[in-house]
Amino acid sequence: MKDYAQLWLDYKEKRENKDCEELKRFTFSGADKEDVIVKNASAELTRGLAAMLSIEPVIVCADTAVPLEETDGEAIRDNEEYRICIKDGGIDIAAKSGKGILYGVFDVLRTVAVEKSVKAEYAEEKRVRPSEPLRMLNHWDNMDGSIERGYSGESFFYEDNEIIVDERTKDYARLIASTGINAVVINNVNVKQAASYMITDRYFAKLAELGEIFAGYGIGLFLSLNYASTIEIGGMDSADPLDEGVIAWWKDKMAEVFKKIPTLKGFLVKADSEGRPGPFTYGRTQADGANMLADIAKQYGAIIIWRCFVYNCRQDWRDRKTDRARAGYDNFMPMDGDYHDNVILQIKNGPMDFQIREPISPLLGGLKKTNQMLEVQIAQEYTGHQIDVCYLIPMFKEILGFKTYCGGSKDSVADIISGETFGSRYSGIAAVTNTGNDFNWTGNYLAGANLYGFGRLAFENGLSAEQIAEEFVRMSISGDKEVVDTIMEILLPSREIYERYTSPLGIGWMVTPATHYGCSVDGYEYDRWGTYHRADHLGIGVDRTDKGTGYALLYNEPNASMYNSPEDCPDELVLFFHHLPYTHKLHSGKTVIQHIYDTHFEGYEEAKALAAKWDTLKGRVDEEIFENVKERFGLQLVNAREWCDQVNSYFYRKSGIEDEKGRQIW
Ligand code: GCW
Repeated sequence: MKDYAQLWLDYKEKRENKDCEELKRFTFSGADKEDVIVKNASAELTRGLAAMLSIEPVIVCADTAVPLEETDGEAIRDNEEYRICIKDGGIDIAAKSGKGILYGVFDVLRTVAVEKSVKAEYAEEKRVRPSEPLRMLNHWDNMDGSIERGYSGESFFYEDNEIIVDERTKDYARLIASTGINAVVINNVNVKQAASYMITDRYFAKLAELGEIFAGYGIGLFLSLNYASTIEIGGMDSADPLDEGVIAWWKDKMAEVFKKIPTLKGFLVKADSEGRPGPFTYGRTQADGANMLADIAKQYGAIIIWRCFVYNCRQDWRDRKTDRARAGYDNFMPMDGDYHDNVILQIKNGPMDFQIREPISPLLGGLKKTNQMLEVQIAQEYTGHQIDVCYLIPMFKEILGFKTYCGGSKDSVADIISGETFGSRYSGIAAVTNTGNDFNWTGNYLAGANLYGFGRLAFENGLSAEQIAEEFVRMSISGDKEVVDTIMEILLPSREIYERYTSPLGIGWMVTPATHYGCSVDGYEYDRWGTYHRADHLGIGVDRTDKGTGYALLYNEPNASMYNSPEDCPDELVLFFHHLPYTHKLHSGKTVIQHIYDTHFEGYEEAKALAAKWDTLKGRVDEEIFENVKERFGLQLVNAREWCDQVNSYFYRKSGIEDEKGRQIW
């Protein structure tokens, strides 16, 4: 027995497909049987079918072809596309590379695990092409074993500044590859202390080993880079991207790194952000910094992913002109077209920082000549720390579906990050991951739905939040219809419930500073991070219209006009864009203050109802899973009660307006 869960790969015995003759014979068309990925795919298929159905399949490789060289996103997607059909009494999985075969194998295993009929599923050829070329997880793991914003134990990559490579590493690769993830950044974007030395001899051997394991599952290894490596490990006094000495140092360094870690695919960089060094120190632009590294990395076929989370984190609260929401746009938009073609800008979904509700970053749909990658967060930093249940896939569906009006018919965020809107060389989606070394990987067992769901959605944007939740539950918890329905009833509304008992109408924050769990209405109000609600006795909200910071106008029309007008702005974002009196009437017909009272009381009651639903599963799901989630619900209810009471009391005392329904407000 392993001391960690197998989640959706636990391959419990299944009834459906027991007599399916086709599952006894597989052809992998296009596969090279010497390819490690193909070997891993065969091993996985054999293991899964043996455990679920006691079937030992015969696997034949046919029509061996050479995979395409992955010099752009299209080639990556061509290699990863797969087709499955029933042929000559067996199952044929066809692809241009081992990766496609591997994804096809996981498709078959999923069909068996959720107990769909294999015959029906593949009666007609099923063809799946990944929606995004790069589907990536970003670990914020530190080398001392801690995880920044980690809520599920310590890192399984590091302990005491050493890299761990063991059986769990391989199981991790299997787990995420099975969802469709093809890239991983294994260290925190805040690269400090030992992590700065990842690109030195101290860690090469272990990184090479790790990279091999990932490569065997089609996962590219990436490292976060310390922008000031020339200073911190090179002993130089500059990190100026235009300095000859700095450039020469990086040339030597990259030659060494790519030689020692042959599977390495590139780097992620957080520069000039929250105290991290960057090109601004030398009066250079973000493009100067990114291009310098990219030009050197190019000869190794590598990519530089450069984060757009650049803002002034030392804002004076009296300064009403500076707007953190504008910062990403203001810093990156002027150089659209200047970033070289192996640079990808990684853009957080919202302009602030992973709040429960934010508008879409205006860089998405603003930038037209730049490779782009969307960054979301499944680590529940602001969404309940994997204590509170918060299934995030419905939010991600909204983000992907957002129409940017950047021109043409393919103008949604999903279109942009698939590379199709602008014919970008590279593009994709990344999630700050929620994993750690807890037995269940994600703290709250139900948070596994976000890990599973992120990968599945990145591979197939067309899947619904319902389909994904159902797959997760059937594969990882139980196939019993009532259990499945009950857990889906918990997962699906959980994001909106969390939103209701926390911060209202898109205003965000109001969280306890530093930890970001629990309510503190004024916690960030007089702080330096640029995250205000601007509440006084008359009203609340930030004026980001043409009369305020002008942020609303950064969108393409008609979004700009919609957000700029308090009448047209959607309720759920109205306080993000407008400062409004408490008596302002929303589209819902309620006043702002009544909305605050109602949603908080309702959100708490709804959270209680979710916990009660979970209680009905006692004895019907694995005891360890039951107790884990039950314990978390206990804490969630305390949290929801506190949010409800604090927010309602705060705004009652600020506004002096009574609750229409006369409920208890302290
Ligand atoms: O707001 C912040 C988080 C930091 C994180 C940062 C980022 C890794 O609170 O913990 O640093 O976002 O995204 O870089």
